[in-house]
Amino acid sequence: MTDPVAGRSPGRASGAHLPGAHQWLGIIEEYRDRLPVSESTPVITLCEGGTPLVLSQSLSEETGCEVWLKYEGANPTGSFKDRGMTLAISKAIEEGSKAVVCASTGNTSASAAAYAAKAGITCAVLLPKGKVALGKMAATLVHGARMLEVLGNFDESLELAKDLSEHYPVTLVNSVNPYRLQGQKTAAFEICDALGRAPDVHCVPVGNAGNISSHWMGYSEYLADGMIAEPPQLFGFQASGAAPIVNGAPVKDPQTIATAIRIGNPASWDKAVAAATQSEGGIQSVTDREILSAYRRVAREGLFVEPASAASVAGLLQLHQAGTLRRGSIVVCILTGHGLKDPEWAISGAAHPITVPPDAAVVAGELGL
Ligand code: AN7
Repeated sequence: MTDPVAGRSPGRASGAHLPGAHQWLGIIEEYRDRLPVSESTPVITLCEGGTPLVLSQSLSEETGCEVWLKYEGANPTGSFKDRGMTLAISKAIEEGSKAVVCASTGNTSASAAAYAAKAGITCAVLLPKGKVALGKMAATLVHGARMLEVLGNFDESLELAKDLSEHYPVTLVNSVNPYRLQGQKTAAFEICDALGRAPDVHCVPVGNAGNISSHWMGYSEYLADGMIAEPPQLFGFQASGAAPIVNGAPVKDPQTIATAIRIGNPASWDKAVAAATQSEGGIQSVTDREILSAYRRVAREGLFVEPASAASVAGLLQLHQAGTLRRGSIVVCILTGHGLKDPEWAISGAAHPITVPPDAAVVAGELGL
């Protein structure tokens, strides 16, 4: 359950290192002094975090800003959820928990299943039946989680998970678990550490609204400690068919092709509004069409994301078109999850491959070489 080799940091294979070598140790070790852990907290890590911050030439040119993409799909289970899950599972183990439960649109369940497997405890996941991408179900199952499909949507599944954790010996690891947001705030730290300052504008997709809340927590802490001079404006983007915060009321039957953010009653609603308000940003909505267009656009720059992740870039373009962005601003868009778990939209939008014989002349002809 805990690291089998006493005194050894997770991820460090031996005491010997080549000069200058460094293995990223995961967010708990990298930001230990900013997280609610002690020497006796067992660190359950898959070396999450330390994700790429990639400059986008094309988005920078179009917007007249310096646009950076934070590729959270590079986390061990392919989404930002791992940042929160390493801490939630480590604390659950510290508190003696033998089982965890979550409701999920797919990424939380994949992450919970992986970290529970690493810790050697039971994981149960409640998924809205028929609404979770195949790759997310595959990832959840391969780690040995108990998967139950709920005849209901995500919001109903979350109520069920809360109910279970209140009445049975099982720890809830959805983002209402405060350790989830504590872990996820490290994305803001990494961005500031990489840029040497905070960005001016920070764009992030919004579903259950945990991530935007945690990012604001991270920036606020760096600001309070004098690590940054100014916080960014935070802009959160919901899908227009699942935009309860924008509408000002829960959505009973949310609809969007971005299944990860198909959420009608976000758990961290108030925190998200506070983040947007205090940072002088906002919560807005983007259409499925805008999401898919942004999805294809970042893919053409080499970053394969899932549709929900592209809401941040769709939102950035919307801010640009509305004239909200100051020229020369430094902008970060969070790309929340990897595209491989939900490849349907990549394949349906692409040309069919051509079948060829193993003949170089024929292949060259097809390729126009
Ligand atoms: C790729 O996995 O809610 O606003 O159960 O998977 O913090 O909820 C996923 C959410 C954005 C929204 N992008 O983040 C779940 C789940 C991706 C996501 C979000 C999710 P929050």
